[in-house]
Amino acid sequence: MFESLKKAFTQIVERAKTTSLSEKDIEKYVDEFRLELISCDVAVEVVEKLSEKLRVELSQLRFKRFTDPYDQVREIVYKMIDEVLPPEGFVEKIIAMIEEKKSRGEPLVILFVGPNGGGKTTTVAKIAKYFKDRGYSSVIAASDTFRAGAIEQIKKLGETIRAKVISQKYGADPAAVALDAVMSARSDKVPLVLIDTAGRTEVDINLLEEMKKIKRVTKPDLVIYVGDALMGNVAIEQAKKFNQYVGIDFVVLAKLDADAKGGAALSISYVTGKPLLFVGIGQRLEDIRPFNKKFIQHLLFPH
Ligand SMILES: Nc1nc2c(ncn2[C@@H]2O[C@H](COP(=O)(O)OP(=O)(O)O)[C@@H](O)[C@H]2O)c(=O)[nH]1
Ligand SMILES: [Mg+2]
Repeated sequence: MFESLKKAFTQIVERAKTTSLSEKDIEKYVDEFRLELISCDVAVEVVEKLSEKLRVELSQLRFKRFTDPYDQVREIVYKMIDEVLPPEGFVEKIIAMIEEKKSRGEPLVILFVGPNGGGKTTTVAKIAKYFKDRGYSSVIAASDTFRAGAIEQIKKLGETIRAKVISQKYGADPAAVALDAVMSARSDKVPLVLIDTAGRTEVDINLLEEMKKIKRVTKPDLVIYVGDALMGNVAIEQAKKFNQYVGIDFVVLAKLDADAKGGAALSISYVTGKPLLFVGIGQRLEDIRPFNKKFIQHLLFPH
């Protein structure tokens, strides 16, 4: 995971620690660093922030190079990454929200949005399992009534984790399916409703409007964007679009296990302003973990 970005970060430490840095050296290293970040699909804003910070820090460093430069540069790079990654601990907040709604006899309703193939359906099942293992079962709404096979896919996953899946026919109104699921959860006293939705290959205005409608009708407590880490900057741009049109509260990034770059994981929260809730790290239902800053930091830059 993240081999390319890890290389960029460790390389800059190696370079900056060995030479006595002139202004020209710094320019050269920062430029190379910038290009490497871009090639790892780090979002432009993050590239600029990190490069600028590196330039300033390295210039200042020249005056205190007598004290172990290697450790100093490591510290600089570690802090740079730390400032870009979001805080953690939101899963606990969601559990508190579930409890709060439960005490009022209501389920917590979460709407999942994202492009086709990004990992939504798998993530919905993984999250249902994650919460079930912690004592909260879910009703899943099969609101992808668009893609052939989508209803069967989520039903099968529902059977595996023993979660109730509410579905209608293909072509049915996704918002109506979601409302059915909310009603079912309410009457069965199930504390969580997870709404799986359709994507498109292109995140176009029709898809965004459809999501907006589902949101308006079902009034979810939370909207989660599920993106594919392998899509890099495209995933970030899509998250921005979904946030502008539909409004999102959290990001889940799937397929971290297959991502050799790391740019999306590093920059998606910084760019969208939305915390990472979970990350997907494989195809099995247990391959999900709450976003943990140290875990990601360690993958990007072992400290
Ligand atoms: N390696 C890996 N594959 C994943 C992960 N999450 C989902 N996938 C795969 O991505 C593909 C698309 O997932 P799916 O949930 O159907 O995406 P959707 O179209 O957004 O609902 C499937 O083959 C999943 O097994 C993950 O975290 N890691
Ligand atoms: Mg799906």
